[in-house]
Amino acid sequence: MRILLSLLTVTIALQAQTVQEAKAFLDEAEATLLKQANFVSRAQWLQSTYINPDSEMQAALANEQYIGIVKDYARKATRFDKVKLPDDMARKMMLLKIGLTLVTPEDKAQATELTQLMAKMESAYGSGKYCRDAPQDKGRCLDLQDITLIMANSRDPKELLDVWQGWHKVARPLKTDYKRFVELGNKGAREIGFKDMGAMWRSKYDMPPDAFAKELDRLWEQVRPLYVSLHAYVRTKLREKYGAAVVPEKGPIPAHLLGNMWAQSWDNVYDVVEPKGATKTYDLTSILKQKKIDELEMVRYGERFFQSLGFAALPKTFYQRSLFTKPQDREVVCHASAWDVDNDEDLRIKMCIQVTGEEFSVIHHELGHNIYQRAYRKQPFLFRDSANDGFHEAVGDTIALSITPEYLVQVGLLDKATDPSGDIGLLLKQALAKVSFLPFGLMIDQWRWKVYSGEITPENYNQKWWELRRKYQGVDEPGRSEADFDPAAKYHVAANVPYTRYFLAHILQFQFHRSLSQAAGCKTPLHRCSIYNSKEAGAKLDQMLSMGLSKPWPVALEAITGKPEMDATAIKDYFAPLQKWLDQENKGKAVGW
Ligand code: X8Z
Ligand code: ZN
Repeated sequence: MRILLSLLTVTIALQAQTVQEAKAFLDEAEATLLKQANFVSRAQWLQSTYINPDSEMQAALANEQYIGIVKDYARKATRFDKVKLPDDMARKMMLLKIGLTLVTPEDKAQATELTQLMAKMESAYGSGKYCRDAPQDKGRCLDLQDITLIMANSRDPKELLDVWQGWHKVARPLKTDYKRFVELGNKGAREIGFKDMGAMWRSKYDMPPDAFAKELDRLWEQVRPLYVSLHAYVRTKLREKYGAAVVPEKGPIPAHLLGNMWAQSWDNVYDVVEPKGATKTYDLTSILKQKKIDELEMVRYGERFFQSLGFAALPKTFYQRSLFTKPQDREVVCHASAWDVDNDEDLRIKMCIQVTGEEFSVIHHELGHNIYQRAYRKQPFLFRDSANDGFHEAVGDTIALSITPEYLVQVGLLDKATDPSGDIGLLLKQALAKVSFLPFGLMIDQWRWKVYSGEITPENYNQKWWELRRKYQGVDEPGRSEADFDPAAKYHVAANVPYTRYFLAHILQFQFHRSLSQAAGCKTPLHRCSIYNSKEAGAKLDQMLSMGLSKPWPVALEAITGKPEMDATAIKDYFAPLQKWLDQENKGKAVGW
């Protein structure tokens, strides 16, 4: 008995010492990583806002060093695998091991090659242009901003096809780089124990990777009927507009006709699909132009919304250091992003804002990131992130769902709220922005996961891309071949940003909106409810945001919605009146593809 007791004492003593060691290890890791992460952020900010070979090289190098340090800590963390640690410490150890989206191989030359490839692909995308060959166009090149406006506003199928194909040429030369990037990225992921890079990405969701993939399928099945109904209705309207020779009756919709380069949101073609005899909805783009609201003022509207919920004003440096408009004198990565450069107060957005209703929403999206970042800045470094990446993407969008006619009246952008008899129009427009996105949000990583696992090989990169686009989105390729590399014509593929987060965000934001609307005491239908000015909703949101990544995401979800599950009934409820209306409209018409 005595021997046993003293053995126990020794074990406990050993354990206690080890827990202490673990704490010292984590403290040191967090301090070092914070410093290094801030260094990488600064290098990456420079790379994104001054694209040139020097900034590219610096960013690549900083990134390489950072990844090396994380890997080193992740390896050392395995020393504590057998120690029974308090929950928060165990969670930090786990996060150290799964935190990276890109892991470099041990081979130093390959590590450098990989991070340089990454920087190069992002820069190539950022400075990409389409220069028309025709003599009258000589010297005039279109950047993605120009092309985005043409995609949104042109109703000439020839012109749409031309700029669509023109932009996709930017991606062609990236195929070789991408292939090499996959080889090296997979090598790095395997060296730290993952099957491949895709398995590593799927391991970040507080559940087994396969269960997460199943969860996505479950959510998609919940919303697919709504998407298919919307697709059928839009196809009919596009066919009426462009004719039977351009739009098929039953097949997928040609991808260049939906008002967006990637057919990922269709709200720009609202005028084409507007219900006959519908009460007019407002057009935010015209309002902003008419009221001469500029880029900076658009940002101020976003900031004021968050302030109305009880969040503090953005720091002065936000306005001094952000990039709001496209500079004329240099290349920048225009794809919108939000930054917390010092993991503390140095919040910024980088965006080439265009004065449109669509960009008004994107501003809210970006500010949502910043507000989240500031809310969790008091957490230990390893918890300074969202509950899962879908949460980060959902916050600003949730706020943007509160841009209702009543809200616009309140802030003086609209004279009179539109009549509820026109709500089908309102809902349709919202569905064109949100429901249309769902399959796109899903398919990008379905493609990448298969690429990373080797199921899709470089010989059929493009063919498989389009098979998935047809399968999920029901959109078709406008004349492609394996010489093309269309995936990299999308920012997140060229820049290696995981994309499933946006699918999750499109489910989550409706759950958040439903709960926050309740907290705000809203009595109207969800699409008419704005949480503007509701301190109750703000407090509820902040409660979740300030948890950061400190708890598994179901806990954070429960804090805001009362339930720990992701649930597509919120988006379905929101659009229920539209679903009914679409069913009527689609009667006797082909549905599906
Ligand atoms: O990339 C973004 C944000 C930056 S995190 C502007 N989004 C996705 C995209 O543009 O493809 C927002 C919605 C989807
Ligand atoms: Zn985002």
